[in-house]
Amino acid sequence: MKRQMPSTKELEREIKDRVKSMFRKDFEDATEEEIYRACAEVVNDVVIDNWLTTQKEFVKQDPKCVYYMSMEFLIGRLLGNNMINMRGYTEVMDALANLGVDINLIEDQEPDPALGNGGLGRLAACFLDSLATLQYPAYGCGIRYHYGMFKQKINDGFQEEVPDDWLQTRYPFELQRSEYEFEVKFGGWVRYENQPDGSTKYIHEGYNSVIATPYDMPITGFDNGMVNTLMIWDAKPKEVFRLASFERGDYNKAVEDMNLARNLTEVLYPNDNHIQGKELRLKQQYFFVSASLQRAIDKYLRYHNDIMRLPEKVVFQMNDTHPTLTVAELMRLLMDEHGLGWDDAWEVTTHCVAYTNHTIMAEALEKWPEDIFKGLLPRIYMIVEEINRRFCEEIKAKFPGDDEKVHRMAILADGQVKMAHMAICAGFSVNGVAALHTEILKNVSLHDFYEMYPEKFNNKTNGITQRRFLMHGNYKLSDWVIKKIGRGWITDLSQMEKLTMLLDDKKSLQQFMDIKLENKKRLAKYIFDHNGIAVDPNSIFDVQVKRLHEYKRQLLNILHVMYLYNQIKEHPEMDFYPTTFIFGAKASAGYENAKLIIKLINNVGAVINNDKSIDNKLKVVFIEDYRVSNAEWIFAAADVSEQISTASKEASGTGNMKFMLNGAVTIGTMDGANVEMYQELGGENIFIFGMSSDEVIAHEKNHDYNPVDEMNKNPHIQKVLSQLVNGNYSIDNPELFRPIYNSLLNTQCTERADTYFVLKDFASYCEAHEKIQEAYKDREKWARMALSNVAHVGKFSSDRTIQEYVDDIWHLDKLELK
Ligand code: C3B
Repeated sequence: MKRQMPSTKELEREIKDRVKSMFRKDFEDATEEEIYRACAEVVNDVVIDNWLTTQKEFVKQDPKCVYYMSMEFLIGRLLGNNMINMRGYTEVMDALANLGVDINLIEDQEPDPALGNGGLGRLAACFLDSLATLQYPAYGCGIRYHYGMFKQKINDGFQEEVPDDWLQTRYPFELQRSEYEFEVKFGGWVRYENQPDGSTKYIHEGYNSVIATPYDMPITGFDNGMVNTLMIWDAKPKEVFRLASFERGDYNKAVEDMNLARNLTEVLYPNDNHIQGKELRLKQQYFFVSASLQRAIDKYLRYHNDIMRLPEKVVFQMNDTHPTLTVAELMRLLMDEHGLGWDDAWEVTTHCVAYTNHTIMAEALEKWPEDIFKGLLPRIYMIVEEINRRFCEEIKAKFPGDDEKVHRMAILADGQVKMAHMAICAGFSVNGVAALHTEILKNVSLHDFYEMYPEKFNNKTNGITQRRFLMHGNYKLSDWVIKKIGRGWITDLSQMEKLTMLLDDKKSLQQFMDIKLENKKRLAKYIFDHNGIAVDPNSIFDVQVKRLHEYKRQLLNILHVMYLYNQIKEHPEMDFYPTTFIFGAKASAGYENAKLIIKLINNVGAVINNDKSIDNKLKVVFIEDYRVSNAEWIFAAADVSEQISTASKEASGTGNMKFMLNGAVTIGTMDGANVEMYQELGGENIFIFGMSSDEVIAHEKNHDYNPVDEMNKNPHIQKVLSQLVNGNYSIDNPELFRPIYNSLLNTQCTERADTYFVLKDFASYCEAHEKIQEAYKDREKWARMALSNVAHVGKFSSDRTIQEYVDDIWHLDKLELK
């Protein structure tokens, strides 16, 4: 039976009782942190009951389930999310209000679990939310990093990284499950023994090992009593090793095992769309893959005896290539631990694993040096060699005489292990994350593989959960939508379409814009409290928040701001609607160009925000430590959403969808899911600019782009670029931004100057912004455009995405819950 949240009155009593029993304090004396902990336990009580019920039904109904294998789960705070999904948010809010406490302050006490970098990790979290809401049995499998994504501090305009110690105090939404521990082995060597039956036994010796301990987190569905599990793995040494009393065994090995365990899950690599080929990262990958597979097989064999039928009950979805070791580890477990021969093991493996590609960026393609790989995973390496041998035979058979092709497609080549090649070779499905991205995979980046296995390729356009990004982040708009069209959209976002009936209703449009203004005031206060900058909620809030990467082109945005500033200074009489440009972005710790762009944004802001002569027409704000929790408020407050990646580079984007859901109008390139947004919206409700992906790909192929030409023909660009290096934005050190200048113009610096076509798209970007200015001045027209965005967002729910994964790839059974 589904357990409901208590009533407001009961909650008041329960929260007070919890504060007393947990902290021996009366409510009046409790800190906000203590109240948060008490609330978490009150909510947990309900969650746990439903979790138990769900897991019992799992056993009874024995459905097929998906294991979503991911190095990252950017789940964000869970208290608010769980309250929303258990249908108890308002009740807790009221209970706390009756006790004289603001729920926002209480939610703010929770650390924001940041076990991910950006889009890929947040997508995994949205998928888990949708799986539970749609009642599909699922496990998330990942790593319990002790330190998540670093916290960003801005000091004198520069980014500084501060460790994110989210486990400093006990996290209330995780549960250690020591009964599901497994050993994971690294290094050593493999000895073979020929068996009397003619087979060979492989014995792994001389290894170091750790014990993987899972921590389970409940993943609640919306209003259905379903609770799935996110298992994140931590490592501990096999024997707890006490130096003082250590007497027997191999002292050195014990020390090594101890250090291995200590380092393994210490920290998330803070890279987005870029791979750092560090051995520790490969260790992390094998660690969580091996532990998750062992747990999955263990669970399967508890209720089934024919391992050949594993694919009927289990599917492993590999979130990018990071968990590709799933392929070889599953082969190893099936052969070495469960006695299958190669062909049977391959049959099972290739029906259990599927692969999602999230990027075409070359620097994000995972390739491991063979010697590192072999040294760390000797048995796995043997298996990869055999997979590769058979795969190359298959390519030769299909394309006789094309040795070039064999070389291009091989898993082992040039001294490297190519993870994507293994994922495609073994996976029964290969999907991209937006229509355009999938076409580029098929026709360009993975063309060889597409020719070989066209049937494997399919598209699953990304989506986002409306529960977190509207109901929780923007409750005012959410309540308004409920008043207008009911509650159906909460689990069926296509119902937003009903809002189109309000597009000509002046009163509704006004209410809609009033809510936007309220949300802008909320963000303006946040900005004032955190940045000390006063921004006018009546100005246009033009927002670009996402990871900092050159292909995402925050540089184009800030160069345009510099241009606008020049225009306003030169033509003070110019008709210009005051605009606040808001940025938020973390740069990878070692990504120098990206970090310098952050500094540039801050310096441009410092000059513009302090120039009284422009009459507050322009403001530039860089929001420190952009993360899931402040993102929710930022989306709610945006008028304009900047989605301006170089066409072909952004696989999908998901921030674009969150802005759309919150009634912001997009300025964007025809890239990633922007293309599909354009199709849903029609050209009049989105501002498209810049080159198409075909044009970009053609320039890249023909090497015929010269940014100097772009500069020479546009005096505005010339002026802005000269201001990068004349001290305008860095009086003390005019050379500070020289590397940015060089990256745009100097072929000596990078392989090709202006790799991401910033100058090429500059003029058309400026034009698009002029159109936004015009459109915004007509308040009613703008309201209609913004509301149209909400009305046409239906496609971009992760519920739709998950249903497509289920129908086309996973074929899961829904769990029945009474
Ligand atoms: C991202 C892509 O850059 C986004 O376009 C995409 O929307 C998301 O994945 C989700 O599919 N991505 C990422 O965050 N990290 C990577 N290593 C690769 C892709």
